[in-house]
Amino acid sequence: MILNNQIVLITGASSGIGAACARVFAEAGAKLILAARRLDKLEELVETLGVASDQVHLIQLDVRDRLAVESAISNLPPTWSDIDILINNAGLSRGLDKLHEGDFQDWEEMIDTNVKGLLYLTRYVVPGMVKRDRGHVVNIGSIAGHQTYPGGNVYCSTKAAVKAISEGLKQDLLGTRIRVTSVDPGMVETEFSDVRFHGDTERAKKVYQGVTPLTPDDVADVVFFCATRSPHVNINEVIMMPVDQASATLVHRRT
Ligand code: NDP
Ligand code: 8X3
Repeated sequence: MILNNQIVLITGASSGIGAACARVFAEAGAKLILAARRLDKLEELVETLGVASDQVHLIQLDVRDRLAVESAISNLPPTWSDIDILINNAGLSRGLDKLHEGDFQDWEEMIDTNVKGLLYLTRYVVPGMVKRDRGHVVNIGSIAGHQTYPGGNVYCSTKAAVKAISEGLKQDLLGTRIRVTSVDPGMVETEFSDVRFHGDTERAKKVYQGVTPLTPDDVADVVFFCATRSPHVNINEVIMMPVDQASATLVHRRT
């Protein structure tokens, strides 16, 4: 119970890496604020966590909606308002089109979610951390923020923005006890590719064909590691990928 009663807010907890983070932080005794648009998925997840109902607070939230984010944070019940750890995980890719053929709606969805949504959460949660002089912001970036791949143009640029935001936040919080970490995975098998290809599951499955990808639990493990170091230790950035992957485009397929 290493995180006994610490309050952890996880965005995008209805699936994949966010749901895995919820499981690992719940096991460590944390109190969880879980946010996503699909409330039914959050409710299903809570059933599997095996924690008392007063240990979890659910918020149906679209992180792209700034006023909704402001209202969700400012209306937290007093016992939930002192957030210790913010995990900015909500995010998505849409399409793999060449830039000059790209879909405007896809671009806006990625930029509004991955960049602006992450900024809104950070802007509304971090002032409380500064006041209390304690806290930790963990951003889920990507190897896509370190290297651009064909068709990745806008998604990669959003993750490059996450990298810059993590670095900037760390600099701006210098002099406080607040930690900032970016966890940047390669290929993780989640709903990510289904969402990228707008529900084309056959195309999504091919992404992971012949590869042993990372699991959401692998990433959650690393997030948990970063969150449980001695208070004077800041893990700035972790890049992780499957053994069968060397870069966004270099993947060893065994079949
Ligand atoms: P999933 O599609 O499984 O999960 C994405 C989560 O984000 C869902 O819970 C979804 O919830 C939430 N989300 C999406 N849009 C919004 C929104 N507007 N408001 C609130 N929540 C939203 O994918 P992953 O678990 O793989 O993705 C999690 C993060 O990891 C993302 O930031 C992604 O970019 C990053 N990542 C993923 C990698 C991979 O290979 N899978 C590799 C590197 C990074 P809901 O739809 O219910 O709102
Ligand atoms: C997700 C990993 O390589 O598909 O961020 O961009 S990748």
